[in-house]
Amino acid sequence: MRFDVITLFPELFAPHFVHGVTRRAFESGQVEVKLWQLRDFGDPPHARVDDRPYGGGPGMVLLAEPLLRALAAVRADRGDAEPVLLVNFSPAGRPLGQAGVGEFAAGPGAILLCARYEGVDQRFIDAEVDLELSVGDYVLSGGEIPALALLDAVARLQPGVLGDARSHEQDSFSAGLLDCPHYSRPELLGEGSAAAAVPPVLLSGNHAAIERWRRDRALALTAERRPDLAARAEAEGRLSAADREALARARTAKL
Ligand code: 4F9
Repeated sequence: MRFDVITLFPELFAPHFVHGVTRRAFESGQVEVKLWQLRDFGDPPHARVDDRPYGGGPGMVLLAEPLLRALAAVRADRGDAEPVLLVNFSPAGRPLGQAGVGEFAAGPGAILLCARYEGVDQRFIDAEVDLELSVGDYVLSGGEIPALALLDAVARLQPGVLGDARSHEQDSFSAGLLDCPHYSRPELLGEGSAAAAVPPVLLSGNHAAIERWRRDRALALTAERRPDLAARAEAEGRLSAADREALARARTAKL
């Protein structure tokens, strides 16, 4: 798949593609990313890409014409028979969740517009943007970090990137619940009475008991921090009888 990113700050992206587990997805070309400097499409003589809003007020608005030129260049370069989605990142967008990430990971890619919050000329959005996405209820200085979040989340879903295919099944949200806690060496962390032990069940070798413990921890954590997700898992019939009992216990323990 191929993502084309339109941004005023392409240098923010480069480091992400050469580090960490997702590097493999970018280096192998499983996820191709092409960066486009919006200023290259600015209005002469100074390559202007923004101007003051009609009606007054603070901030600047990204001009529609440079955006239209950049988009035309990207679409021509891609040469898709079937045009891919143009995504704009905005706190006013639809929330991006793991299900949405999964759709991008299975698709042909997209064009990602990294704008600034004060605005993009609405006529460009109305005419060209297919989807506005939010990565959380907070305001950033631009869409670059949301675009990186989407690219990272898509890259780690590519086959071979995480090494162990089971990692995905364990992820928070993949099953619609938060992930359980994890432990590794040493068995006792610290000294004497202050030493912190690994939960004994994890050392028991009893795989059924370990699975039950993990599921119970995931359910309790989800009930505590994301009651919305717990309620949805329940309503959609994704919980076993043992799960529903664990959830009931977690909810009463909290009262
Ligand atoms: C975009 C914040 C998506 C959260 C874009 C300023 C943004 C954002 N999710 N903030 N520009």
